[in-house]
Amino acid sequence: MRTDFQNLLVKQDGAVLTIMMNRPEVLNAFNDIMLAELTDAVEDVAQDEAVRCVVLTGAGRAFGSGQDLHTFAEDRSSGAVGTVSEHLQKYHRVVYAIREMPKPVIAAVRGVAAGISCNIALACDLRIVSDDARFIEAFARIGLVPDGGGGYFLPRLVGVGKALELSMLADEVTGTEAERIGLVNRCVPQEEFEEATLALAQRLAKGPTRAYALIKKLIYTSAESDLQTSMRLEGELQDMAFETEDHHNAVVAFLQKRKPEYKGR
Ligand code: T3D
Repeated sequence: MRTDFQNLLVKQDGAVLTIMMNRPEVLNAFNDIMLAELTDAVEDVAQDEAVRCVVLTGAGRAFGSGQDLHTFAEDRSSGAVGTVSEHLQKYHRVVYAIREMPKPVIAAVRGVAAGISCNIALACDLRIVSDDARFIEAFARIGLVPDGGGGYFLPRLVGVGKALELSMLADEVTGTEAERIGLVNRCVPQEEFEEATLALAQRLAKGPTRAYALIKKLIYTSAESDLQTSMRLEGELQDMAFETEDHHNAVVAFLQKRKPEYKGR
């Protein structure tokens, strides 16, 4: 796994890989380098069987402040960029890589998560946040629509009415409020944030990784399907889960009245 990035810090702790966006002087706003590096890191780790859980987080006091508006403005005035939709395709590649990752991806959010950084957090499978977290669908503040999958993730997580409110008013949502409305899974006190994040990541990293990959496929596909399609898929995926070493060993462990140890195979 490559670790020599300019705008990312990548650290492996056992089977947990933490990818930290690292431009704290601009609250981890995305420039082209950080976006390309994040894409590389996320795509690479998908293939790495030694990593069984990925944590995406930000350096310093924020998760991320969205697109770097300084470089974006410079690129636009110099004519260095094409259309915005062409530029967005680079972000879409990261979103797809997170969703298709055959292992859990956790967004660990402290401080602000604004604009496309907020929506990249929403693309992750689980979100754990500190009670100083601030989610801002900041797009309307600068006359834009939510991008990076925001228009897709928001109504699915919080419902259409709340998605419209968050997108139109672009007000801050605190960590505790985000937990209450279902935007995030867990909000913990700041002083417990790192420990709680690691505990969650390690728990997932010790779990049945193959089954987690199949669960991602089932839940994400079922959110778009009818009952019949979902149950047909459930059968196909269960056939695959049934063949895993983890399933076999966990049943033996149950019968022997001991805790299973999942190998991720
Ligand atoms: O094709 C495309 O890429 C288009 C897609 C766009 C996607 C988007 O993400 S659009 C949304 C872009 N983001 C924003 O509009 C948020 C802009 N930032 C803010 O509104 C505020 O900074 C925050 C609410 C996020 C945080 O406020 P606060 O008071 O905690 O911090 P601050 O003092 O405003 O920011 C600290 C520094 O970070 C500051 O620099 P300085 O003055 O200390 O030198 C600030 O300029 C810088 N910074 C914050 N956000 C950005 C940024 N620099 C560049 N780009 C940013 N997005």
